[in-house]
Amino acid sequence: MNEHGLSEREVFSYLENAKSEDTDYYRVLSSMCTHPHKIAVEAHRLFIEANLGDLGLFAGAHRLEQEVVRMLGELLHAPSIDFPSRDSCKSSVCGYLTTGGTESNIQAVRGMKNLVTSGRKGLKKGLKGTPNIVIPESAHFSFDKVADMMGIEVRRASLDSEFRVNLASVEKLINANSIGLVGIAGNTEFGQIDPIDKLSEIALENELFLHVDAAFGGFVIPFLEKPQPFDFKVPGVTSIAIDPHKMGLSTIPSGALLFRSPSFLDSLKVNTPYLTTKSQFTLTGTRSGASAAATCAVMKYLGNEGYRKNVQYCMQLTSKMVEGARKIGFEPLIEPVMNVIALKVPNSDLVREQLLNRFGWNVSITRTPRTLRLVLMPHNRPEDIELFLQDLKKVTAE
Ligand code: 0PR
Repeated sequence: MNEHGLSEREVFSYLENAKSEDTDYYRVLSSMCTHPHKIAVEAHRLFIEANLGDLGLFAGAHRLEQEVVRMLGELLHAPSIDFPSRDSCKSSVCGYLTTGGTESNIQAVRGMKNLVTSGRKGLKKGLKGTPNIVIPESAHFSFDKVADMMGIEVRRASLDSEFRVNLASVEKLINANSIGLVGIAGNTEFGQIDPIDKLSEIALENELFLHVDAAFGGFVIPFLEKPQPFDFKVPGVTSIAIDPHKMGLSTIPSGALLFRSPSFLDSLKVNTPYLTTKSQFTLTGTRSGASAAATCAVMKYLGNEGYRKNVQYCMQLTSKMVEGARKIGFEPLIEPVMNVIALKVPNSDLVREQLLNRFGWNVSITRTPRTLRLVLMPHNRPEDIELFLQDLKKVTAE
């Protein structure tokens, strides 16, 4: 840091210079985030100083957080529970706003572990060894962080030919030390949805928790023409991660973690003796009230109708991309379930590099098998798809 500060003009010229190195979303087909809605940006600014780490000081921002949790509970068919005495559970569902899918997944598993080891839930008392969770091979890498941080063994079930979790493989991996299962509703690489209803049956039979990672799919699946069961309507689902900062069009960082029962939140509590509230169940301490306001604002502004239009738009782009790709000889690995396409293109790594270096297209690659991964987001336009396909044709023809 300099001894003397710079002028405002100097600072902003420095920042603008840095900003010019960022990729704007034009020609980005690899991201699950997008431009936040302008309503979200305005709301974010209005609550820029609000700290949800100290709820007593920021009662208004806290009310907005609870309203988001209530609206998300409604969206995800949370059962109605009435706990008037509980701060965190005033409405029909329990939960809080996280920084995103990673934090939600970590906290969901921490809740499982705490409930099991304290024996409070009456489930799986007396584990003999390291607790484990069974997750699909397609699960996001945030679960590797879970394993690392909490000393939990993560067991990976194989996928079926449609890239959904293989149920026989899940059943085989469950043992006496298993505490929970994870299903993905919109996996990162293929956009595929695991059979959550079947996982629920396995979870209930084996007295296991079931966390659904709908970080991406949570704001997509409810608005599809034929939504698949993935939320609290499925009886064994105990928690859900859903990210407003992905298809929810809110600002970063906006994630959410919802629980079917308040015992989960209780299990995450630590005492906060000198704050305005006596305990905290969140992972982070200081946390943004601005993103709670942003999420609340955009959800109220768009309503179900606005999100349905958003998903319809992205699905139209997806169909257009698949149709165009087929015309130039490339098939998708699976028929897209949501706005993610895994396209079978020979030498995909090289193609990806060429698309970026020659034409400025950002795409990504799935791990196994290696395919070109395209995420069609609200920032993409129909005319970009045509341009992309022309460039893909050029790159693959050589
Ligand atoms: N669960 C699922 C199913 C996800 O797809 C992701 C992130 C997470 C959890 C973790 O969410 P946070 O990153 O919010 O903690 N999926 C994207 C991915 O890893 C995140 C992303 C978004 C990456 C935009 C790049 C990007 O430009 O691909």
